[in-house]
Amino acid sequence: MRLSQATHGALADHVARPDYDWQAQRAGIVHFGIGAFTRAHQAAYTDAAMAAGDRDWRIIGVSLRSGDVAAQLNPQDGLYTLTERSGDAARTRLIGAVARVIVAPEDPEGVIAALAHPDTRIVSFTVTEKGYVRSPDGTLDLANPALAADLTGESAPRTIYGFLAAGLARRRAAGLPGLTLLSCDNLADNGRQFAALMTAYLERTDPALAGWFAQKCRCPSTMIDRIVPAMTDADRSWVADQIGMADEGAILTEAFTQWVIEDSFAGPRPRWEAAGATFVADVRAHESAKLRMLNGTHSALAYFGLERGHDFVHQAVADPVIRPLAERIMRVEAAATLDPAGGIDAAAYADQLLERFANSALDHRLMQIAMDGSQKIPQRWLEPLAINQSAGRMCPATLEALAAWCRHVRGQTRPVDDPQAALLAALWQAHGAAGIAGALFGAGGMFAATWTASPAALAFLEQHLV
Ligand code: CS2
Repeated sequence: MRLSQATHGALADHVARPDYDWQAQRAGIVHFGIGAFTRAHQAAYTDAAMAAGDRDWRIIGVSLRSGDVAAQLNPQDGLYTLTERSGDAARTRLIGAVARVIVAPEDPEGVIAALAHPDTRIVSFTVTEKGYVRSPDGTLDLANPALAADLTGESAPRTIYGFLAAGLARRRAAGLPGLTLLSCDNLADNGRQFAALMTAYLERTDPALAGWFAQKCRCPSTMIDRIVPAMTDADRSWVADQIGMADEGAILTEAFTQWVIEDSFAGPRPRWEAAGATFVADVRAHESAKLRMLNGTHSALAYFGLERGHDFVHQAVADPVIRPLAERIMRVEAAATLDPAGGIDAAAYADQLLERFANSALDHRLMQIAMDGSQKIPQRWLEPLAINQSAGRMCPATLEALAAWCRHVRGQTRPVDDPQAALLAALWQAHGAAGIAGALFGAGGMFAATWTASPAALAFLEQHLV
């Protein structure tokens, strides 16, 4: 038996069910990138908000590329179970917040129609760092084939910008209200970055719509946090045993969850605070602490851990060679860059992160974190390196991690899953171990817009690469 509207009554008794009539709710949110993270995070908050009495906030998921999530959730009428696992404890609940999933390449018009529907008030994104199609200097990557195709407007959209431009144009023509566009990806200042990129796109394609967008839409920044490993077949059969039926959309996650959102919405929003979200005037302090201490250390654990033969985060963080480097990145090098006025207790935050990383009830793959490093290291490592460098502080642990990333993208030991993999391989080819650090981080290097290494930092990197 497989989970669906018809069968959910037969779920094992311990599975908690949301206390509202989900099928009677209209959809108020369109979400791009309905992967495991959103199903463990935003959909869970939205489900809790509706259980607390909010109405009509179901989520229409959009997959920009693959049909996998649609194949998991649509036959289940959008239903899936979410299980929190820490130590021996497991808690499972049914989530009713997802209405359906549209596969954009199969039904681009369906996506545009959902964006332009009067019930839609929020469009959110977890499209990963690369989904924003940025060059290393942070502007739109006009050489990206999907973006270039969208800019010509000759075929169905392929990027978030192409879809939004079409959806917003339709809303404007119909006299509908603007939207709140909520970036939930791990970028610094994600709302502002998205707004700048969207504006740049519209200025090229439809300047009048750029004006409407600026006036009617809002792009709050958010800090999102929950560790959600990619699901495996073994995980799905474990869940099936627990809940008494098959659930192709099941997700496993940790008990911890956090969401800090800038309180700047174009219209109504769900009462996500019902599930503990916090609304603040400025998320930057939370965002920098999370990106630099959590994600920065995660990336370091990934590249160090893979080199030392580990598969999972809980193994890497327990390795006595890696642990001191990870702690130094968090407690010293990243912590030093946080604005003291932001009110983050870095020592307590680091303790909590180390405990979360040690959770061996979740097998969080290092390869999952190692992916797309070119898109991740600027906000995780290079911004803090730049801040520390201008204050005269050397960062040996972050630099060692950066050297490990450089070795990783050479691609000699395992495949490199990164949109810049070809360029990075070509730079290695051209510059070799002695010159690669300069080509990446020296003056005029690939990442120079974010951080240009001092002579001492370059020497350190070269020493660790040759
Ligand atoms: C991880 C994040 O894959 C990665 O790069 O660092 O997905 C991390 O697990 C989340 O941001 C935690 O909130």
